[in-house]
Amino acid sequence: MNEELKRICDHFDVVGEFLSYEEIKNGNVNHTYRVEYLSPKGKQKSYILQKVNTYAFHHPVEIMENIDLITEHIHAKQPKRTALHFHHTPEGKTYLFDESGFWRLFNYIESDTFNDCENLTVVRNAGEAFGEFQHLLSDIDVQKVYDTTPGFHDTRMRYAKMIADMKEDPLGRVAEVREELDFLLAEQDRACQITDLYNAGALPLRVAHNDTKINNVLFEKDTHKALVVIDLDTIMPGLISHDFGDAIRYATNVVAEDCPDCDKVAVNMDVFRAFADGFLSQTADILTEREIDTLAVSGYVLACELATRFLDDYIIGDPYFHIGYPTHNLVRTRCQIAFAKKLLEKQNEMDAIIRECVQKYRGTKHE
Ligand code: GN1
Ligand code: MG
Repeated sequence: MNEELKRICDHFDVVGEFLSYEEIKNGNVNHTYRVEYLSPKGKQKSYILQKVNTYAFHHPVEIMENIDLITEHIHAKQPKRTALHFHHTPEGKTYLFDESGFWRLFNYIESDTFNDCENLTVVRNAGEAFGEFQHLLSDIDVQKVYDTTPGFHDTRMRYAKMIADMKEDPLGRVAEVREELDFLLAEQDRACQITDLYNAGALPLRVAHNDTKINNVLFEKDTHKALVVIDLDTIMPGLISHDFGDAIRYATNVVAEDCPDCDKVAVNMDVFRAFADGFLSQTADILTEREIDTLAVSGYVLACELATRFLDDYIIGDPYFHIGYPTHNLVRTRCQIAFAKKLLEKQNEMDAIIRECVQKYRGTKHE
C-alpha cells in the first residue's frame, strides 16, 4: 500500500520525499489518507490523499469542476479564509484518473473535528458554517453547477430503488427486514413531502452541500471557531432543507447513527436549538416562507431517506456504504427508523424554535 500511495502522490506537484501514510476512517464512501512528506528544507508536511469511490460517484471529473467553481467563488468573497487547495498533475488536472482509480491530493488543515455534539458552541458554529456556506453560494447560477449524482436527495427515487430491490430480493434478506420495510413503506408519503413540494415547484433549487454531518466542518483548535466546510463531493443543485435536515438528523441524535441499541436513541433539543440558531443567523434573509415551513420536518425526512438507503444497501449485499460487520447497514437502518419516530414527536417544538430564530435574525446579515 505504501508503494502504491507513494506512486499516486508522485503524480501531483508536491515537493519533498514521501515518508508515510495513515488511513483516516471517517467517511462511509471514499478512502482518505493523511500522507507525510519531508520537504527539501527538512520540514515534515502533511497532505490529504483521497480515493474517490466511483461506485458512488459516477462523474468524478464534474465533481472536481463543481468543487473548483464553488471554492473559487467563496475565495473571491473571503480571500483570507482557510480553504482546500487541490494540487495539480503535470497535465494541469486536480485529479489522477487511471486504472487504480480516481485520486486527488489537497492540503492538510490543522484542526479539530467532532463526531459527537456534546459542545453546544461547536454545534452552533457548525450551524453557522453550513448556513454561511448556503449564503455564500446563494448568488451562483445553479445552472452552472453539475448535477453529478442525480436524485441524491430525491426521496421518491430512493424509495423506488429500495422497492425494486425488495421485489428482486437477490440475497433472500427481505424476510429478515420485513418490519423495517413495513414501517418505511407506511411512512412513504410523509417522508417524501419535501421532494413532492419541490416537484410541485414550491421550493427553489439552490447550490447545496448535501452531506452536512457535523464532522464535515473543520474547527480551529482551542477556539473551536469553524475554519472551513469540507467533503464537497455532493455539492450540487439541491434544497436548503436537505442541508438543514441532514445536519439535524446527524447532530441531534444522542447516539451515533449506527447505535445498535435503539432504546438509547433520543433527540437532544439543546443541540437542535444551537444548530438552528447558527444556521438561521446566516440564512434567515434568503429563506422563502415555504422553505421555512419545511425545516422542522426535514430531519425526519432525511432520517427516513437514509434508512431507505441503508436498507436497500443491505438488501443488495452492501455495495455502497463501507460496513464494519455483516449487519452494519441493518443496524444503521434500525437506528435511523427509531430516530425518525423520535423526531416526529418533536416537530412542533422544532418549528417554534425555527420561527423564533428566523425572527431574531431577519434583517441582521449584511455583506
Ligand atoms: C455518506 O461518506 P460520508 O460519511 O461523508 C453518504 C451520506 C450519508 C452518510 C451517512 C456520497 O457520507 O449521504 O448521509 O454516509 N455520502 C454519500 O453516514 O453517499
Ligand atoms: Mg460525504
